[in-house]
Parts: sequence; structure tokens; C-alpha cells
Amino acid sequence: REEKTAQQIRQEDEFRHGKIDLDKTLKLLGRMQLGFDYIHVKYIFKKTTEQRKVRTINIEDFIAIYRTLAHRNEIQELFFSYSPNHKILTEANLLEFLKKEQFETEATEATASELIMRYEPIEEVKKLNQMTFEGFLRYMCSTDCAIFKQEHKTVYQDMSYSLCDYFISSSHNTYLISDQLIGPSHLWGYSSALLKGCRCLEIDCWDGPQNDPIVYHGHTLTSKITFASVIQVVEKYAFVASDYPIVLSLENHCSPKQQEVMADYLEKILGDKLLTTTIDETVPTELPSPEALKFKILIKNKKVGTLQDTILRRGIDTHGEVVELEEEVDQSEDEEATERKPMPKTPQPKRKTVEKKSSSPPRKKPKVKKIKLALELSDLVIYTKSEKFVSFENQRANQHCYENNSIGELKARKLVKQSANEFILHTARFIARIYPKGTRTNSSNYNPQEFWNVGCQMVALNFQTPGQQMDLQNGKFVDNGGCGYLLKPEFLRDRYSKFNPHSVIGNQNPTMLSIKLISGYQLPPSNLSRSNKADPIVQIEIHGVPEDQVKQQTCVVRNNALCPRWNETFTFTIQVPELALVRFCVEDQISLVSNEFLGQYTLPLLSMNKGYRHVPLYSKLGDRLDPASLFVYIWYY
Ligand SMILES: *[C@@H]1O[C@H](CO)[C@@H](O)[C@H](O)[C@H]1NC(C)=O
Ligand SMILES: *[C@@H]1O[C@H](CO)[C@@H](O)[C@H](O)[C@H]1NC(C)=O
Ligand SMILES: *[C@@H]1O[C@H](CO)[C@@H](O)[C@H](O)[C@H]1NC(C)=O
Ligand SMILES: CC(=O)N[C@H]1CO[C@H](CO)[C@@H](O)[C@@H]1O
Repeated sequence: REEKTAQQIRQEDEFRHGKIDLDKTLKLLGRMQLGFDYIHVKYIFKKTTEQRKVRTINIEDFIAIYRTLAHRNEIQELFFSYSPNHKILTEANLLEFLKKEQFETEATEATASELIMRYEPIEEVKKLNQMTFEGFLRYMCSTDCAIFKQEHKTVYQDMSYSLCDYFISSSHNTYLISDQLIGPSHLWGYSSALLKGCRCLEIDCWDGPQNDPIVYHGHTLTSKITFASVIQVVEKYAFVASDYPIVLSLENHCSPKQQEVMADYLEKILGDKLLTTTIDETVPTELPSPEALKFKILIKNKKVGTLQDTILRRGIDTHGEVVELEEEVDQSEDEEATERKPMPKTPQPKRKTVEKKSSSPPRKKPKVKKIKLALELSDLVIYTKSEKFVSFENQRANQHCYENNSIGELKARKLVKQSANEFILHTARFIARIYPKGTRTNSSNYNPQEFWNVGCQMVALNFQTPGQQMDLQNGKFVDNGGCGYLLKPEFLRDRYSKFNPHSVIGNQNPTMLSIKLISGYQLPPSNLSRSNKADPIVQIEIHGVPEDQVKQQTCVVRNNALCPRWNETFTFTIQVPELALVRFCVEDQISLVSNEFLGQYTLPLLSMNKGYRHVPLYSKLGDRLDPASLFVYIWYY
């Protein structure tokens, strides 16, 4: 081992003379490769010093604090049941544990040996190919024992199916970072969505001064940013989190003149990344795959004429050419661009009445809207042409594979209720994008699950608004390496699918899932607590087809956020595991009627490891709350 540094000698000296303060305690704990939460350490340190009426602690106190923090009865019980002498695990003991408890069916002695090498901190024990409790604890707290399957952290799905066979991580009004009426617009919205693996971004474009298009939420007081700066940010962060293609969904309100400026910016700033023609310069009968479009940026906008016309025009200068499109405006629908009224005088819209109107639409005569398009911009639309959704029947007869629909949340929900199977037959062939209704001016989100259940590819959410809906979005898309594309299950890709999310019983053998919620560890304290306490309670929710939606909860453990113990087992019958997400939500019971959020974790059922696992927790804003976690035993078949 390397020689002791002067600093280490000084520290040892301070140890012996009982001069360890809180800061040093934290530093020393930091070196022990087990995560420690500042608040918990602080209050345990404080308790020690108060009891002993001192201000700094000595080495024995430090060890006692370490023991208090790292003491995990539940893990020790496990260790004891596989360690005949209650002191060490041999390679064979560890292998038995892996096979019997962790469902690591392919584990061999070499696997066990590797784990010993990686996690056993005591050299002499390691040399004997054995593991102490310290080593076992490090292993149980490591990513090897996390609930999320390691192999799903990389791109493992077949990426060579057509684009419409994937769920695509999509955001709505990406430029907003808070409110839709008065909030600021910010480039940060784009970079952060891209870094989260989002692959479909929305850009709301308007004519700006000096012939320079701008991005903001039209007719509102949201602040403005230039279109060029948005495209620069997109270019910079496009392929940091994922190699797979990006779709820029343009909500275009610009004059043809500024549309040409937009086209210029797109071509100049994005360069080779911009997709400007089909892959082999022929008209496709099917959308290309994410694999074939790697590192490409696609433009989703209205388009004049067909893709064939665009290909024929290649190389011809279309500068200054403007074409007019006619489109029916369905006033009963909650179309983003058409329904948005000018900003009301007070920023409090009468939400109730607006909502009532849209849920029982008055039958008005369809109005025809004329749209002027610059040919230059129109020709940049290749595989993602925006087309009006009329009806499933009409789309089947007339829609081309490269055309796509945006459908408002309300209309989409109605279609899910009335004709879910037809919806699936539609999304099996065409990309459908769902967006929040216009009355969600505070940027609240709808539940994306009901639209995933019918195979909608782009279920756009307001990424800036945390909550259960974004937890589902983030939890679903951690799968497949977080690349933003998830291959839809076969029954949502099949063009003759009989699947209906509302009648799933008897389709296949249901999956039985059992979760034993054993304990919590270093949970965030309640904001009502003046020390490190909380009254934690855990909700386990299943999100999926309606039949599978269920929520169960544990009892409350009083006054313990450091290591609450539940020992409660929950069982679930899941009809469609391919669509199921499991959400663990930890709350603090502040009264009989109200709980306060402490942390959560969401993941796809099929990305869940079996056996003894820990569940990491995330804050409302999506930040990891390390080392806060739950300890569970998972079993499903
Ligand atoms: C936003 O508005 C909806 C009603 O449209 C309401 O249910 C929700 O609680 C609001 N959310 C926030 C964060 O204010
Ligand atoms: C605790 O948080 C809730 C919201 O989560 C808030 O309403 C409440 O005022 C907070 N209490 C304290 C004491 O900070
Ligand atoms: C949980 O189970 C263990 C034994 O497995 C037991 O020692 C402990 O008291 C139980 N705790 C609770 C809160 O039920
Ligand atoms: C007409 C129609 O519904 N098309 C939509 C396709 O997507 C774009 C961008 O998201 C929308 O602006 C269109 O309204």
C-alpha cells in the first residue's frame, strides 16, 4: 500500500484525540463507498455529541455512528441465512444465494468470485475468495442489485423496424419552462429535453422583427427566443444522449418570407444532420427505421403535394415560390393553433366554462383556413408530413405512410373510448402525435398511458411540469438505453391486430407479480420534522391497460426515515405486462387525510430484476435522491 500522507497522519492523530467534527465525519464516511445522506449524518452526529456533552467525537463514536448508519438488519438476516458461521460467505455460499434468491440462473463460481473481487473491502478475506458482511452489504447496495435490469440500460431492442413501430419520447411546447400564458421561453427547455433522450421537440414559430423568425407561445406573454438560437441548441445537443433521429415538430405561424428564412437556418445550422431527401431518393412505401436514420434530424410540418414532387424538384432552386394550402378547421376540436385565443386581460382564464364547451362540442360548420407555405420549407418535410386527422376510415383510404397526424388530447381520448382497436390499426401504420388540450394553460399534463395503450408513438408531454405523468414518461423511456425509442409490443405493430386494451382478459396467461416491500433506507425527512424524521408510507402503483391499473399501499411507520421496516407483501395480476409500468411512491403521512411526496421510482415491469433489490428514489423534479432507497424482494412469472 502507498505511504501515508501527512494529512492521513494528522487525521489519525485527530481521531485518537477525539477531535472529529461533523465535516470530517462526512469526509470519512464519504471514503467508505456507502452513500450517506447529509441530514441523517448531521442528526446522528448531533445526538452523539449532545449525549456526551462534547463538540467533537472520537474514533469509537465515529465507529458507532458508522454502525448506526450502515446497520441493515434486513441485509444481515439474509447474510446470516447463507453464511453458516455468520462471519463469511464462501464462493459456494454466495453462488447459492445468487441462484436461489436472485434468479441469476446463469451464475457460476466465476460470477461469485468476480463479485467478491469487486465488493469485498478486506484484502485478506478477498484473497481467500470469501466475503464478509461488509462486502455483502456493498454488493447489495450496488448497481448489480438495483431493481432495474442492467441489460436494459443499453440499446438492446431491434432498431430496424419502421419508425411507426416505436414509442418515441416526445415533448410539447419544449421552449416553455413553466406557464403557457406568462412563463419564460428558454433554450434550456430544448437542451434539457434532448439530454433526457427526448426525440420529438416542438417549435412554435412566429414572424419576428428584421425578418428573423422567433419562438414563443403565440398570443401570450411568454417571452421570445430566436428560431436560429433554438436550432443552434438542437444542433449542439442532438445526439448527446441518443444516436437515433430527432423530429422537429414545427408549429408554424410564419409568413412565407420568414418560412424561407427558417429553411435557410435549418440547412445552414444543421448541415448534414438535416434530412433533405428520402434514404434512396425514391418514394417509400414504409417509413425507414431509427437505425437507418441515425444522426438525422427530420422536419415535421405541413407540406405541399407529395414526396414524389419533392424528389422531382431536387436540385431546382425554389427560392421565392409560395404555395397555398386549404385546410378544414374543425372548431369543436382543441387544435393547438386554431383554438388558442388572444391573451385574456387577466391571466386567469375561466377554465370551467372552456372545458365544458370542449367536452360537448357544438356542431359548427367546418371553416376553411388558407395556409401559405414556402416551397423551400415544405420540401424539407420528408417522412413526417402533418396531415389533418379526419377519421380512421378516411386515413386508411387516403393517408400516405410519410404523413402524420397530431390529435388533441380530448379527441384522442374519445377515440380511445369509442374505437380503441381501430386506433391501434391506425397507429400500426401511421405515426400519431398526441398533444395536451389548449386549456392546460398551467402546463399540466394528461396521463400518457392511455395513449401508449393504443400504440400512439408521440405522446407529447410538458417536460417542464413534474408529477406522476412525467414520472411515467421518464420511467418508461429509461428502457432501451434511454435512447428515446421503444419497440412497441407485437400486438400494437400488427396491422391486423385484434388487441383492445379494454378487453384483455383471456388473451394470454396473466403475469403474477409479487413485491415484498422490506424496508426503506435514508429516506428524505419530512419537511415538518425538525430533525431527520418522517412517517413514511409507500404506494405501489401499476399503470397499464385499464384492467391492470391498481394501487396498493403499506402501513405507516412512525418517526423513522432512516430505516423504516414494513415486511409487507403485495401481489398483482397483470394481464398485459408489455404495457405495465410499476411506480413506487414514498410519502410522508402528515395527517390522516394528507400525505406529502418524499420520492418515487417508476420502471417498466419487464425491466425489473427478480430477487432482493433496491429501488433508488427520485425527487419531484427528477433528481436522484441517493442514497435514499427502498429494499424489496421481487418475484414474477
Ligand atoms: C393546473 O390546472 C388544472 C386544471 O386545468 C388543475 O387540475 C391542476 O391542479 C393545476 N396544476 C397546477 C400545478 O397548478
Ligand atoms: C411541506 O411541503 C408542502 C408541500 O409539499 C407545503 O405545502 C408545506 O407548506 C411544507 N411545510 C413546511 C413546514 O415547509
Ligand atoms: C420483519 O421481519 C423480520 C424477520 O424477517 C422481523 O425480525 C422484524 O421484526 C419484522 N419487522 C416488522 C416491522 O414487521
Ligand atoms: C393537420 C394536423 O393535425 N397536423 C399536425 C401535424 O403536426 C404538426 C406539428 O406537430 C401540427 O402543427 C399539425 O397541426
